[in-house]
Amino acid sequence: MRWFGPNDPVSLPDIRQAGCEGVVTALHHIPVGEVWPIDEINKRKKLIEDAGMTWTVIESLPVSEDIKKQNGNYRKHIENYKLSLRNIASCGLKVVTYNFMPVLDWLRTDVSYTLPDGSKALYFERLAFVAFDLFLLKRSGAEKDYTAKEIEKAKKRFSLMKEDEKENLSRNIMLGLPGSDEAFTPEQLLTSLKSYQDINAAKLKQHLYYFLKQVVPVAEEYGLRMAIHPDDPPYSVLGLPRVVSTEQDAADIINAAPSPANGLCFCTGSFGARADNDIVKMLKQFGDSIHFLHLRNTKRDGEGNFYEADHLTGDTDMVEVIKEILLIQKRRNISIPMRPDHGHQILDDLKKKTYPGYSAIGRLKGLAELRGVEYAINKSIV
Ligand code: DNO
Repeated sequence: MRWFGPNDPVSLPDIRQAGCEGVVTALHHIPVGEVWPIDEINKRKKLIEDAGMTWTVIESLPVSEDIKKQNGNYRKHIENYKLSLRNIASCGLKVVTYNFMPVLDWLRTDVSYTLPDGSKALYFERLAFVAFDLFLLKRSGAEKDYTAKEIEKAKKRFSLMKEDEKENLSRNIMLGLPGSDEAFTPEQLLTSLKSYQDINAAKLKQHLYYFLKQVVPVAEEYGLRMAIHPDDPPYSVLGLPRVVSTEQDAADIINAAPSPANGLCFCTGSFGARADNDIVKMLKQFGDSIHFLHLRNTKRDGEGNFYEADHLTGDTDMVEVIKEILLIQKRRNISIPMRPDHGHQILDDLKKKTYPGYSAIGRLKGLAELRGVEYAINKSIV
């Protein structure tokens, strides 16, 4: 399971009791762009080992905005990234997760969407998102990104929103990096968005490939595996380019710097929010390059909305996914690290405040279900 570090309300003993052997974490207190020092990595590693678990997967070693834009201090940040990789490897860690989403990481309009059974899930509502962009953030030129019909519907949706709903919507969308409690202000967000005005998808791809060509050989030399996380949701948002959204994007990334060190954090939830991503087919295609797995399900509708479903229900056939993963593992003779991604807020966690999506009991439930499927498949066929 993911642990956000000593400030996470979900403790290491909680994670251990959920049945985890490994913990996925990051040094969130180190500013993006700076080097992760060996003693800080070891300190974190010891905390996890003292709790009876291991730390082999980092999520994330973040890529700075300067690197994504190729301006400012990007050369220095790439050199720092390489140094961090060296330090990480020298501490015995193996997999480094990162993403290349400009400005915002994952994005939802509602982080406590009530399901019919009273549990709460993460939700992306297209019209609320459009309403935010047009009428709350008031991004200049935003109307060009939507159809006239969508704008009309968003106007109506917005006119029915109460003040507290508007506040929540803004806060949810402007949440900062995972592991931080800070959100952007509208002014900060608009400034950051503006700084990408000359960067389209083709250019962002070039910047990503340049970054890969720089860091992948270093990762390979130290025996590390780089695992890029897909965009979430997997398409352009707020006028920003996003380039890790489709099967083609993933193939291009792998081809940009061919190496056993250049691979994917295969997130079934992020890729699965697009109907044209065939998850099982993608697993078959990219099996050799998958270094880390996030298992999660989403339920889409025809209007561009999706909510996070239970791990075994939703649009992705999780049984087929796990079958495919077991075949990949058998072929490669390895065990790919996996974590149950997100979980609903249920039972006692409904009264607690955790990082959105990262409550203890909902994730425990997801993990138990995923492991049950794995166990059953292993017993019967593999
Ligand atoms: C969301 C997460 C992502 C992920 C990063 C990886 O819950 O899966 O925030 O950690 O994108 O860099």
